[in-house]
Amino acid sequence: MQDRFFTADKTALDYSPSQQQISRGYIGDVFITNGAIEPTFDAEAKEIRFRLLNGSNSTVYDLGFSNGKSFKQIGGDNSLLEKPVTMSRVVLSPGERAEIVVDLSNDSGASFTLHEYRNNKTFMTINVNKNATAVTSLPSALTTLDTIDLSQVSRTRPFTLDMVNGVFTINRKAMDMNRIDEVVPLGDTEIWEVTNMMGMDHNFHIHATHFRVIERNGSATNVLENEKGYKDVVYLKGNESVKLLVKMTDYTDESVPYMYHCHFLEHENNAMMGQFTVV
Ligand SMILES: [Cu+2]
Repeated sequence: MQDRFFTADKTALDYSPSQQQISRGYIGDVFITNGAIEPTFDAEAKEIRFRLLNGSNSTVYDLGFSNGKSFKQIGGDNSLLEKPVTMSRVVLSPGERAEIVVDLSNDSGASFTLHEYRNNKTFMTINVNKNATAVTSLPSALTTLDTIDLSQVSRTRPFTLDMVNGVFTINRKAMDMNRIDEVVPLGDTEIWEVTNMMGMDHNFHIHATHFRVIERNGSATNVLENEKGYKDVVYLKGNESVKLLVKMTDYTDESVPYMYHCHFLEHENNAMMGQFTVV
């Protein structure tokens, strides 16, 4: 799912963000699903699994169905959740993924949309107009995730998302391809503590691994039920903080780094990124 601007004759994408859009969010006026503008999906009257990916530059999507229908989220960025989470909205920041199961078995003849509520836009129309060819039911237990063992943590690394002299920074440093910011030992369990110092939305994405969100705004109880699987992007509203349990498990190289960055394209392209090696 993406949002885009097009040229006036609609023959090409128009990418020309203003300084305001770079900073405050670049929200296209055309919303797109699988490359199509407001497509229609003819659905069978059964449980359907949707794999949602926010592929936008910098738009946070608040997604739900126009008829208020609830669904079950079963997975996030990198893994299943241990059990399905019933919800009627799912918020995805750029780069985040969610797998949801929607039960359409009693919806024959219904028509509704997959809607984005922040910008009041339609992503897709769903017409339940086909008979089910197979009947499934979602299990109540989906997987078993590793137990979070904080006694194994060897260090905590702070990461602040901030603006310095009009430039987006992490730990008050602008991205520099000639600088390695962090050196991470292979196999160590670490906490990466990410703090959004600004009033605006950001998120945080780590290459080379996935992580668990273990605290949000100072408490484990604030971690959302649908962000308890393995993730590689975590959303931070203005002035929020998260603690991530991070472990690098492969691909060491003394000189070639990986990146961590805000996944809002206009922010990462304006220096909100850093580099680390795994050794
Ligand atoms: Cu950002």
